[in-house]
Amino acid sequence: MTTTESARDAPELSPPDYDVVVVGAGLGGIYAVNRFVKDGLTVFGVEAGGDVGGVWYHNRYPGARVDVEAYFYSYFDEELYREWQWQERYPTQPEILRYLNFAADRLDVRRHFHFDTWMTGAKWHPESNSYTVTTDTGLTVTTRFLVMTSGQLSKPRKPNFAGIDDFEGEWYQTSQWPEHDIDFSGKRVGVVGTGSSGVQTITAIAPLAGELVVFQRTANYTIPAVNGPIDSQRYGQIAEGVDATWGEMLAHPGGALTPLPTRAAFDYSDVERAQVLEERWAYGGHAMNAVFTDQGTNMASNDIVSEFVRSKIRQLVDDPATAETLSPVDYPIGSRRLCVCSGYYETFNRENVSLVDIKNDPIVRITPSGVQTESGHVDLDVLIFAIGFDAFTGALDNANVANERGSHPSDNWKRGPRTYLGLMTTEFPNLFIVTGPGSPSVLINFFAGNVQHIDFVADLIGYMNEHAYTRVEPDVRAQDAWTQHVADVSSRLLRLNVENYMVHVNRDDNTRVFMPFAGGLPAYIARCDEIVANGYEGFVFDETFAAALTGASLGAQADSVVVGS
Ligand code: N01
Repeated sequence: MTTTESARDAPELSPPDYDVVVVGAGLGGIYAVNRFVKDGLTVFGVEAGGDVGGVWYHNRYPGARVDVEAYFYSYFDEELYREWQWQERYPTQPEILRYLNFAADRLDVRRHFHFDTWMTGAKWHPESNSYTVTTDTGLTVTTRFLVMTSGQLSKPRKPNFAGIDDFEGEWYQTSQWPEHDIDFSGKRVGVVGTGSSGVQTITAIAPLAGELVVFQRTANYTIPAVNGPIDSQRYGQIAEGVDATWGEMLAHPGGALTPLPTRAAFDYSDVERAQVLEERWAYGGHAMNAVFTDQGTNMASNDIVSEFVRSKIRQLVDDPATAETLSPVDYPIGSRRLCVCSGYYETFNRENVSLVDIKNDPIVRITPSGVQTESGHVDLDVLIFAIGFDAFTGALDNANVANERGSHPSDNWKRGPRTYLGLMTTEFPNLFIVTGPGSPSVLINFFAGNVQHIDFVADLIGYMNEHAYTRVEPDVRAQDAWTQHVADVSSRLLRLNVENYMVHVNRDDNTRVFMPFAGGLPAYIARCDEIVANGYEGFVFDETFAAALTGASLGAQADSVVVGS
């Protein structure tokens, strides 16, 4: 059938209201709107928060700060880079939020977003190759493309502890922290959860609270950030040639210029090994993940790094029993995301801080006056939950995207996510998942990941417009091959065997799927480039309705938004 014949048979169609709906005004959404508008596309942005910022809007708990160095946690736009001055090597949440507001203003994207607006669903219409997107404010729009920049760590886990509704004190979640100040002075505060959010909030609240009780289920490897003022000379040098640094970042497995390992653990002498461990500790943060080339795959090598960190914990924590409880012993370092801190372990030397090991003494229920564990009751005025996110699939499920049969992407992912490049999934045409499962995602600097993905998507939309294509979806064989590749790349990793939010576990047979692509950013980009060079190999374009939409100009200004339907 030729395009002309199919057009004759097609129903009369009105053009979608927008070319692109962008969901989420975090660092990805800001860049996406700017890039799509630059490309001449009409864009409708939706954001549940009251302003730009994404996770940095919601995660405003005390102590929140990024664990990627600010030199790289930035947009590599010459003007933006030059005109902004970070204060710290690892900036705090307020500073990052100011930066994202600055970027949103300079890139003039704010006017495209509808804030305080929750996307309640999207439904694909094959006859018009468009989605209808609905919101809780009554706005309904149609769009050719749906781009989810809603993040992979944005749907908070609910604290569903028995008795939580009976608690008579105040309780908060780090991931949905209120905008108003909270007075902790003289109060008995409990924190449940010791991941990145817990570690930061515990360190910040300890000096403010009357008493602080930490409920730890799993001890984490927590590495001092070695924070300090930004090196403005270094920042200025990067600002002089942002393209060069950006190129180097894209050639780095983590998308940020942190030190890389050069040799396997046993290629060093004992003295050299001790020296390189101390060097990485002195550099701080995620550098501890990159001491030896084989620490992620060789248990003996990993043991050396794990034991080194445990020895540091013993040095930093005065009470030997507390140090022991804080020391991770039952999983290799790097198999759960490292926490990065500024004085976490020293916090436990304070008189007003205590630790409850809820692995051995589990929480039974929350009571009106505190927390009941198996062995006793802890009286509390304030409870803080830092219990993490429904990662990877949570935000997507929340958005309620449905294809023409009414199914949702994760309906097909019961045994682990299946995507092409982490960007698209079969049966969901024109839906792009930015930094999704199957992409490097949470393993790399989110600025690098988001910008690379959005540029890929924008170029793909440009290609479709050039060819008058209106529909794209991955070929199932290409998706299967990529999903297999993602699994192969992670098959030797020690972290595959440790349960955490990056691993999908099939409980019936204990098969595991490591959700992000662990092959590093350069390998990912190389595959993307190859796919483009081969004419978007693995993507299926459908031009059946292209002719029907002729006249409904591709990229023209939208003039109809249906309100309240
Ligand atoms: O969440 P987590 P997070 N009862 O899932 C515990 C990014 N991030 O928000 O390990 C008791 O890591 C849970 O215990 P366990 C970063 O990518 C970055 O802290 O499951 N405890 C764990 O201790 C990070 O990796 C930054 O046994 C319960 C904690 O809660 C990701 O976000 C800052 C429990 C959850 O840890 C997530 O970090 C913050 C229960 N029922 C976040 N359920 C920076 O840039 C969960 N826990 C620095």
